[in-house]
Amino acid sequence: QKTVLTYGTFDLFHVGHVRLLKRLRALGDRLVVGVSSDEFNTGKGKKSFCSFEERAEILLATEYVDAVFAENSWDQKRADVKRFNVDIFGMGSDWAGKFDDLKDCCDVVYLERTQDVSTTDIKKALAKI
Ligand code: C2G
Repeated sequence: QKTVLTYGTFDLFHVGHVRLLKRLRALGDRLVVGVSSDEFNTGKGKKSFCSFEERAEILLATEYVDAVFAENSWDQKRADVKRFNVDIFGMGSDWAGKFDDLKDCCDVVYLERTQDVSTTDIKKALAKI
């Protein structure tokens, strides 16, 4: 069974997230997602509109995500790769190269980001209404 792993905040869930998760899931038999905790987001300089619990529930409601867990720090990835027996680690292309250090324990892929959609843009557009 081939396991794929990714991480993210996934706030205000949008088609950029859907298209990434769909492509990642297609690379294996199950997709496990590390969802950034609210505390970790603060460290990322992000304040998500939806709580960790809501963002996790939305991800699990998709047909692409098989399991979710909390992402609490930048340096838990290697342990998570071992914990979930991960074959492929994947992120959107804005992260290209950033996680190549994991190549000794799993395949690392960066998939093209979906253009013209982001949580930040959604927030800005709504603020203008
Ligand atoms: N993404 C995408 N296309 C978009 C927007 C996002 O492919 N239009 C991808 C990002 O590249 C990322 C994933 O969707 O792989 C989740 O994006 P965010 O929620 O913004 O996650 P991020 O803040 O990048 O957190 O340790 C890694 C971090 O937790 C990643």
